[in-house]
Amino acid sequence: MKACIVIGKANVGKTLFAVNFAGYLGITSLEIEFTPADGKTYRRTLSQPEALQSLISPNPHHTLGLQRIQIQMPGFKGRKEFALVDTSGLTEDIPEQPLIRRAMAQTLAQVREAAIILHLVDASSVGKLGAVEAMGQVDWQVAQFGGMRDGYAILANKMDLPEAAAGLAQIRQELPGHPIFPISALLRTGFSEVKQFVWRHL
Ligand SMILES: Nc1nc2c(ncn2[C@@H]2O[C@H](COP(=O)(O)OP(=O)(O)O)[C@@H](O)[C@H]2O)c(=O)[nH]1
Ligand SMILES: [Mg+2]
Repeated sequence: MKACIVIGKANVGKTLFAVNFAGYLGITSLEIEFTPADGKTYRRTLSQPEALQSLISPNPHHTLGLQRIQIQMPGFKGRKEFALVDTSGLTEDIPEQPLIRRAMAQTLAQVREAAIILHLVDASSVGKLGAVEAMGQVDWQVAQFGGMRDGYAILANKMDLPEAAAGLAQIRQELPGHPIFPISALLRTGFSEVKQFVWRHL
């Protein structure tokens, strides 16, 4: 099955996006296949509220492993099936904790296999801190890699926050030549454009 991978730094909203985007696509009961960086895959089925409660956290590195959510996406012409893969955050440096290191390696291995890469950036922190402070090397590298292939898009997240509009302008300036979609994972705005992009690349 084709995969759509969600990547980006810690705390940019990857998990909230994955859960709410699944909800937007009509998935009320999420079948999640969880592969911890240090263990065996297991499955669980969570409702939307359960998923939001147990998977999202204001603390970085809450997601230590891959979470694959099975999606059946309705469109004008039938349905398409894919796995929406939520990943652990990319870090600037080589992480000190072995488990976080393994989770990073696991994320990068998935990137190669995915048909679609959705690269999340926190537009509000770019607006607050500036692109260099808020994004760091890893975002430029991912964009460079992504730009060489099809099915890569940047999602400028947290557009509901006041600083995000200025952040979006900076992201557009810093990462030109890529599709960039402003979204709010929290309020589910901008999702229709993301859906169209995903549909086209499946
Ligand atoms: N205001 C706002 N907060 C968000 C948005 N997306 C994520 N967050 C918050 O950012 C924090 C990190 O979210 P999470 O999805 O766990 O980030 P991850 O580490 O990238 O998976 C949580 O406190 C979320 O509630 C958004 O669009 N708007
Ligand atoms: Mg997460």
